[in-house]
Amino acid sequence: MILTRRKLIGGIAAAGGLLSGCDKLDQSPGFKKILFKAEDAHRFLQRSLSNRAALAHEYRPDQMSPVFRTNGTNNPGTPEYQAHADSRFANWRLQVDGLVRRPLALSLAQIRSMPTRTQITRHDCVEGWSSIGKWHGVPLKLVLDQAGLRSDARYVVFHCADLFGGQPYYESVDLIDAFHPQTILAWGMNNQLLSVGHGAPIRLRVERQLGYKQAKYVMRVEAVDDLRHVRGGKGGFWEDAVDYEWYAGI
Ligand SMILES: Nc1nc2c(c(=O)[nH]1)N[C@H]1C(S)=C(S)[C@@H](COP(=O)(O)O)O[C@H]1N2
Ligand SMILES: [Mo]
Repeated sequence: MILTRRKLIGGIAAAGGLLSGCDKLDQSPGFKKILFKAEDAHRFLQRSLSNRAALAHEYRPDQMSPVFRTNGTNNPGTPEYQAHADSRFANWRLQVDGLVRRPLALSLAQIRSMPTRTQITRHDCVEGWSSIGKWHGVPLKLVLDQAGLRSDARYVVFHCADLFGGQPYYESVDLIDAFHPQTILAWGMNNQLLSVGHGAPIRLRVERQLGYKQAKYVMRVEAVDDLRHVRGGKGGFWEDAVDYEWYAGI
């Protein structure tokens, strides 16, 4: 269910007997306060009413964008990363650790041999561009099941290979998104192996959220009980840097 802000403000104002014409409402000194509260209420309702398990829309192949630009880091550029890229990630391992019973170090071949999900979805960057692309990857759930999440795990953190403005990029999701069927560790895009620009060897796709959640160059998946102990404490690079929302639902 999608609530538009206007409907909700209308609803709240009407419920309070305040809606006796927009002009009057605009002039009322309390208007700004009501609007602010409505904004908060809107967010709260949107979050609690939207079904977090619902699938993001999937598109047809003919709807795919002819060009899917890159954004943020387009090459981590460190000597370690370059060595991995040069050897086509043959010696690279994905670390899966933290609050798990069996820490894993998975090769790209192992990840690619796991069941693959392919989905054509729309990527929405907060900067105002969108592209439709096809992603191929292993459902994160299968990786977490293999590692055996401990019962105190609450979030999954994705540590990336790149520094952005000198700080490591990272992101995190809660377990609802971690186990969502469209949440995948993607190793392919548009019928090819993931390019360096789009996050090789793997990147996260968490399709119900905005672009900055889609961590590229994922090196380590860490299960934690509390995001406050991770880096700046707000659960992601942009969340720490400029107060982007941690839950970036669309
Ligand atoms: N590691 C890492 N992941 C990242 C970023 C980044 O700079 N570094 N940028 C984010 C942003 S803001 C967007 S819009 C998408 C861009 O993905 P693309 O380069 O495949 O288009 O990656 C996200 N994931
Ligand atoms: Mo973005």
